[in-house]
Amino acid sequence: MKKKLAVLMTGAMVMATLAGCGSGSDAAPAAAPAATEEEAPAAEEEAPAAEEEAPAAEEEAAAPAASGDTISVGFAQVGHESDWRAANTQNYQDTFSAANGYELSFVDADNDNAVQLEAVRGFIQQEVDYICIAPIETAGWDTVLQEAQDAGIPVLIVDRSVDADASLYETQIGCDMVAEGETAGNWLAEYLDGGDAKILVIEGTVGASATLGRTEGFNNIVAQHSEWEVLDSQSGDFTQAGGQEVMESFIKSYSDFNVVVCQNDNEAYGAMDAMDAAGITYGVDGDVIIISFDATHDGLQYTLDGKINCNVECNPLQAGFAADVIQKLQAGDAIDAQTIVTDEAFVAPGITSQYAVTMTQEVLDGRAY
Ligand code: GZL
Ligand code: ZN
Repeated sequence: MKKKLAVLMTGAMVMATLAGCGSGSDAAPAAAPAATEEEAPAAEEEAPAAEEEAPAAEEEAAAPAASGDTISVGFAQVGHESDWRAANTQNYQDTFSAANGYELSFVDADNDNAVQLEAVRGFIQQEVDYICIAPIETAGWDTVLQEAQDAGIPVLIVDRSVDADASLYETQIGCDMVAEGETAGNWLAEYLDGGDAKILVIEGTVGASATLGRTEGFNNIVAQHSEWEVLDSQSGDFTQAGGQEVMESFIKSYSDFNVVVCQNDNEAYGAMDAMDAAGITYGVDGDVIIISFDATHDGLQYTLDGKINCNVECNPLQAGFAADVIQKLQAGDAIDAQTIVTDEAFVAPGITSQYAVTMTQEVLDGRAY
């Protein structure tokens, strides 16, 4: 077992940094390789003279990489429920590679909270240097985060957020889900221009911060429009099958809807399949407006084709920000308490909007995922 040196915990700075991701092409900074010998002060150079009492372990700034070791990172990933998730996973595997000086232990929790908690406890047993968690749900994290802290293992909360004491983890990295929901609502108001809306919402995974935030943000705008009505809102679990299932049940119950909000692209694909089967038209030339989230490649292809009216981006290429935090912690530098990965929105050709970019083939070709 590798000798474990406590990494100096620097006070996280309060401010959040806005990390531009724009059209998904200027993604997170490429992960810097783990600090090599000459870059990080080797622990032994700072060791006090033999006769002096060595500083207590927790005060010692150390950089495992200083000894030339690789940095071990345990990543408890949500699952493989969506194209967005696949892009996010690939980005972590590319960033935390052996070539970059990392040893990545990856667990796909398959959208199962118990599996995810067990994965984190496994990383603690393994005595990894860092743990990254993309929490399936916001709730239920205090105990295991305390266990990681007691074990001296810094935790990064990535992609989504947790409802836990912020002193139990180093930083939170992800998109602003409430802002994404508000962008969708603001675009709809601009597009309807005072027209009525009977809205059905296919929500993401129950209890996920992406679901809670997008729902809250969209409803903030709904509240401003008395001519709108949300007929129903059910979870499609961020999957295509879930989107289709919920849309099929909606079609059985409602006949007068003219807007369907899908909280990710895969749910939108399922909803489109269900509406096709029921002979319901959608998109710029159809009876139903579709709003989606993620702006993955296929989602933007459907937007370019006019099948999805508006697609709000959430950039999955976030691993570079996590690697940046780990490098700073290795060096004993201050880190930001939160990194907000900024994003934008896209609309179908023929639509111009103050809230979104109008899709073209070159916009699609320029995307990084
Ligand atoms: C958003 C992410 C969500 C995506 C879905 O940051 O957590 O989870 O919107 C994914 O595609 O399942
Ligand atoms: Zn209005």
